Amino acid sequence: MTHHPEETLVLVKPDGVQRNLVGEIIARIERKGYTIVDLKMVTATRGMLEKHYEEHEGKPFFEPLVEFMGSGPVVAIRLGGDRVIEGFRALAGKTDPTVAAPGTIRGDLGRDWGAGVQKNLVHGSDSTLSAERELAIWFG
Ligand code: RTP
Ligand code: MG
Repeated sequence: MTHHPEETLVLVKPDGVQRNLVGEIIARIERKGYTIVDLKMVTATRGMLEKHYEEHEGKPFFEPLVEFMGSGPVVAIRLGGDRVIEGFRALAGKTDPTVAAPGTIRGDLGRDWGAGVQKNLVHGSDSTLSAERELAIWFG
């Protein structure tokens, strides 16, 4: 297996799957040149999501977020490449899709659907520590 200097966890969230944007999102990742090391479709359990979002526990958006993320299948991707953590977050754009820059996944494909910034199509780990922790949750 090829060695990747860095890996991140990408999720295509339930809104991305429901809107048939999986191919579009993966195409952007591939065109950027990152390597899909592993990929699967999975409907997350509550336990997985509570762990995944543990840093947000207690915040007002935590419960609705966990509910939304478990509302349908997501596509989980182990993505590899030099500086891929930072690079994928740049591809994704700002958390709020209304103001995410055009050219980004969230900026081009996302908008506000009335539930604030919850439905923003993708997740990407935000640090090497988060990536390691999150990859263990989703890929064991
Ligand atoms: P992500 O973790 O999904 O890559 O997004 P992020 O780092 O840009 O955002 P983060 O602050 O980690 O928040 C995680 C996810 O929670 C939802 N969220 N809702 N005020 C709100 O209603 C609110 N804030 C955050 C979003 O789905 C966000 O991606
Ligand atoms: Mg985050």
